[in-house]
Amino acid sequence: MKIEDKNFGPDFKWGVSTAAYQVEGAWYSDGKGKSIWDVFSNTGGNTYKDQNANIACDFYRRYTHDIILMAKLGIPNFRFSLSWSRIIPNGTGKVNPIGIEFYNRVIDFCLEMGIEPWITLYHWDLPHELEKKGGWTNRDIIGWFGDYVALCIRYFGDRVKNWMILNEPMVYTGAGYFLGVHAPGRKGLNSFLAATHHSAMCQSEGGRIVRSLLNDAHIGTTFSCSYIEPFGQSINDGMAAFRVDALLNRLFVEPLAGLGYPVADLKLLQRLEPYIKDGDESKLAFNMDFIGVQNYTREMISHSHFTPLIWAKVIGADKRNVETTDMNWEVYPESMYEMLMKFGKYKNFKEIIVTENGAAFPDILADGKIHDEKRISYLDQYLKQVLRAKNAGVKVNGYFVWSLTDNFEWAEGYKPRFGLVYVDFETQERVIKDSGYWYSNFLTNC
Ligand code: GCO
Repeated sequence: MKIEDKNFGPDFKWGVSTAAYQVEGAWYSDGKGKSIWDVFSNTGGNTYKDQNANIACDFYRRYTHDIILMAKLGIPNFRFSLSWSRIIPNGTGKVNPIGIEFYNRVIDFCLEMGIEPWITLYHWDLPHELEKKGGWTNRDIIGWFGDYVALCIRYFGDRVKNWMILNEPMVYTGAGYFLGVHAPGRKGLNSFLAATHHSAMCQSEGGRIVRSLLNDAHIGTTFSCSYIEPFGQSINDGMAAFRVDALLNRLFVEPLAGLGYPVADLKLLQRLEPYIKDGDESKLAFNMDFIGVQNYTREMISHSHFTPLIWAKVIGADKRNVETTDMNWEVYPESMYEMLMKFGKYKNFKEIIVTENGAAFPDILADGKIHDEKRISYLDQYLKQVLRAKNAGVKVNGYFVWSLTDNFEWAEGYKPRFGLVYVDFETQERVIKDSGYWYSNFLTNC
């Protein structure tokens, strides 16, 4: 079945997503302070081949070129994030006027090119000076973050109406404060629990601040999510999958929805108690205008005696003889339908936007072209599942491809290429892939 954008309705929002640290470069110029990712990726042993994003896609200098590319492809919405330490170098206090000026120019040029900006306030690049004070494990971050949010709305809220508070808190708390494989590289349950509760508090408080300063704002926040299934038929595998679903898919959306943390289904969350102060529970909830669902794959789970607290382990896609992307993520389009049906059940959010979906595959540049059929097939299959969920009644009203250009994929460096546009990181040359033209043709078929 061939689908077209008109199947999704005239008000559906089509776009692409990026993130400051992954594309901007200019990591320490024009007054910008270091972020935890600047420090983490410039510390040997933390990233693939010790790669860093000091230059990345050089978006800081080439933003007009990339926005022109978007306009050329007919992409009407652009999701990008603000670098907190480019705007407030130490995280609190003095503002960097050159940083403000850069984002003013990006916003103004988007609008000039007829492209709607969608801004993520926090996409993992915490100012390093705040991490030195404990970062997300320090409850003071609720105030630090609130001041940063208010400042961004004051500077940019006159032209930007679409705001996302956090990007995937489950990932930056889990990978950055429990496993230590993302910045700031901290490990252990206590740092994870503290970072989790303070992030959940910032998620809702950020929404309240935007709402108080910008009454016509369209406010959301984003969640990573994967369809979780038991690997075996046993009760133990079923219960393990249920616990992993509570951790990976419910931990942050349910307090926001006024349901509290899913403690009944994941006992380890009882250990959040010491971080929860009087009155916090009611503050965790906020009626966002939308929630951003960011789904790529399915995970299969079996019970494990060797992973205390969760008693579960992932059966990797490479062990299951299935089609995978360059991230070793299973290509499983039904995961998108399942996640939209799941998140569509939280009734206090007006709508869902798919704020990220895409695939990394090896791209071969040949005679100036990249014939990335696998990426086209991935996008087409997942879009069909978005339409399936929409037709089943889910209020899903947008889809943003991750990503416009190939970029710095965190600890995996530049190896995984997610872009609709290829980047030669030696020369910074851009080449539109077949998938970029495919998406452009899909969008003009209305
Ligand atoms: C995430 C982040 C993006 C990633 C993308 C591919 O979802 O992890 O928002 O920064 O680059 O998802 O992994």
